[in-house]
Amino acid sequence: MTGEPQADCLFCKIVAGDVPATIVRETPTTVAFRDINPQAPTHVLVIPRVHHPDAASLAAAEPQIAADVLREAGEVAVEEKLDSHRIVFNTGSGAGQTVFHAHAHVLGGRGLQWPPG
Ligand code: DGP
Repeated sequence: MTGEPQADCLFCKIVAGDVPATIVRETPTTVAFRDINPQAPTHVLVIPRVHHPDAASLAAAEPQIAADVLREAGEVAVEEKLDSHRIVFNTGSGAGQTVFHAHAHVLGGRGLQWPPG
């Protein structure tokens, strides 16, 4: 059922503490941790504790928690002292999504090109 932890979901396992991660912030509804394969000097993922497969489905089902994810992404940028940053929600495998638990990438600490590849 959507929202419930999924046994085969990597990010649900990070939320549960069953897979280790370098956690930088936690709230009652979100966890923020460093990406294992950073694409910039700062690359942090912000995830909801509840399981939804992507950002749009999270926002449709639990808009307050989607807002929490976005607010936390901004807090990460402040904490990491990023002058500029990019918040990315890859959605669908064609856009590079590989983990189907909603997450925001917070990227910064270097120049970021536009448009992204
Ligand atoms: P995406 O490709 O948008 O679904 O992003 C998934 C990100 O998750 C990707 O940048 C790499 C990261 N990632 C995958 N496995 C792990 C892991 O075990 N730990 C951490 N910290 N990050 C992971």
